Amino acid sequence: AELERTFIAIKPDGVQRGLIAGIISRFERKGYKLVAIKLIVPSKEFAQKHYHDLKERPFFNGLCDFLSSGPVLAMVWEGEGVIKYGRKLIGATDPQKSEPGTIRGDLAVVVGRNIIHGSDGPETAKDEIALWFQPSELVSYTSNAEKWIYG
Ligand code: YYY
Ligand code: MG
Repeated sequence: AELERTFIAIKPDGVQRGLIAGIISRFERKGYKLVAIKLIVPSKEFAQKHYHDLKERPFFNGLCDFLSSGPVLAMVWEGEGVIKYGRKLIGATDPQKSEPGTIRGDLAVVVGRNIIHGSDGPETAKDEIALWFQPSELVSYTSNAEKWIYG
């Protein structure tokens, strides 16, 4: 399988609501491989770095306060098409518009508390993985299931 990786984070609302296992399960059951995971409380400065593309938006300050308000579960998932398909699993940014069956569609109600983040393309995936993880925290390994997932 090709080595595509994406950054996925369960935001403080998802952690506090007890949704960690259910969310991880969706990526795991799909056939993607977990290569890094840690629980951290990001500082506001760190949140501002993570969301730097949105710094001109009116919700930027509140968004960064929120992301830094409690534990965040930071992860890297690997697999074919995982960046784009991970976004499909997550659903539209506004949970009012996310399809049922998606993570946000099933588990969230408003855009300011949409429980999960996923990289939106190859460049942001690379940047976000580098921001949140040291290279040594990324675990490369062969999963026994790979031959059954990829043929
Ligand atoms: O990538 P994604 O999380 O789906 O949306 P972005 O447009 O990158 O915005 C990041 C984050 O900002 C979003 O998950 C919630 C918040 N947000 C908001 O509070 N209000 C908006 N109108 C748009 C986004
Ligand atoms: Mg985004």
